[in-house]
Amino acid sequence: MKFAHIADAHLGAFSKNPSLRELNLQAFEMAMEKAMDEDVDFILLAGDLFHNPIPDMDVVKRSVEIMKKVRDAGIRIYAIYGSHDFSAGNTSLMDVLASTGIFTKAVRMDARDDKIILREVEDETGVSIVGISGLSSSAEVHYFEHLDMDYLRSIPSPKIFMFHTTIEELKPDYISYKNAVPKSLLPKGFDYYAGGHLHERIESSVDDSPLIYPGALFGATYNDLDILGQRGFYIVEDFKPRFVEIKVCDFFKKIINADGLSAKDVYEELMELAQKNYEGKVVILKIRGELSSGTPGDINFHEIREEFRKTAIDVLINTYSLTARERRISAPVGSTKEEIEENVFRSISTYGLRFTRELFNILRERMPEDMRKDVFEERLWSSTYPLILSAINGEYLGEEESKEEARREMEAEREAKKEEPANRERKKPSQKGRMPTLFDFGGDAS
Ligand SMILES: [Mn+2]
Repeated sequence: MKFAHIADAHLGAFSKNPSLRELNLQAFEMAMEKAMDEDVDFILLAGDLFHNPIPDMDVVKRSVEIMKKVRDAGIRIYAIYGSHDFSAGNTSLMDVLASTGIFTKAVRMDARDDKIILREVEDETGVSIVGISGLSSSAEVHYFEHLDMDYLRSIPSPKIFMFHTTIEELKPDYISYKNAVPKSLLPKGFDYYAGGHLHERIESSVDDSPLIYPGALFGATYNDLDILGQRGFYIVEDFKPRFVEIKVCDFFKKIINADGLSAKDVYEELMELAQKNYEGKVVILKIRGELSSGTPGDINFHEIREEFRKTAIDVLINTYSLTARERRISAPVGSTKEEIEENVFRSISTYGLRFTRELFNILRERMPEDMRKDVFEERLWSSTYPLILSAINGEYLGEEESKEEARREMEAEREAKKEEPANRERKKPSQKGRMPTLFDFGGDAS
């Protein structure tokens, strides 16, 4: 009996970087191919197969094609949901795929009295698979406290326990997962514990049985790409796990200390660094320190990225720890509300004007009266988080062209407004599409 254990493929991640998104898909493709070469009986997907509950259609197409090939080779696939591809209340793509039979959902949950019964799915090899999905915000942690252990004990061996949850004792130091389950809450007596959720590879055990987190196949965030080492999955033969590396590219990582350098110095150093050959590599730069003159906004990262991309697959520039000695705060000037706002934005936009404006647009939204606070917070968080991630990776910096464009757009809008009263006679201008202003926050205008 032989199976593959894959977790956290996060297909569809890096939607803003097509090349990284493609590498991630390739990693999954490669892992599934290797599993087929190894002639496994079945494959376990321990959650977060997709980065979103409803991924883009091209991602769906690619992943279905890969899984179809595996199924056609007679290899069964068993999956649980992860925190990313699960959707409370809504149907996720995972449900759709399970209903087509392309994989089998290995979660059969039942409630009896105050206990949760996890029923097994039996594979043709005679191995029983018991799964518990990861839920958003790790809500499944509470389920572990109520598992019917008698039932789990009664399932005959051989048996596998598949989960998508952090185990308290195994979490890396630098990660502060609030919701973790102590090892003691895992059911005893299983022959293999197939984990998902932690993106680092971890080998541990429960009594004498292996407990494995294969880690992410590629990575789902910029931070993953920065910190993860060897990536891959496990081939498990007669419950003996063996790591199989999946490598779709090389990485070039460098930390640049900007202490005492001017914005111009940093720009020049980066442009020089960009002249090397980075073929087949993803470049990850971290720029930290305090600029002696100029601000991060003065460094044309757009141009720098373009220069690196002449040879590199892609480049990620993290300027999160880059500060400036200089503080350019000038009294906001302007003759209209919009003009003053524009000037204030320019003076505070360390991470790019467009970022400040987009963030502001999200944060000005008030909570609808019929909405629950936690739902609203979740919505705010999920819309600001990707934006902030992109911003600290410098994606909005050096957008001189788009700054110019934005200015022209605003001017055009202002022109249009001037003409509006003439066209629409006495009708009040619509409040809907207007530019938000600082004063919408209840700021003192006068
Ligand atoms: Mn994950």
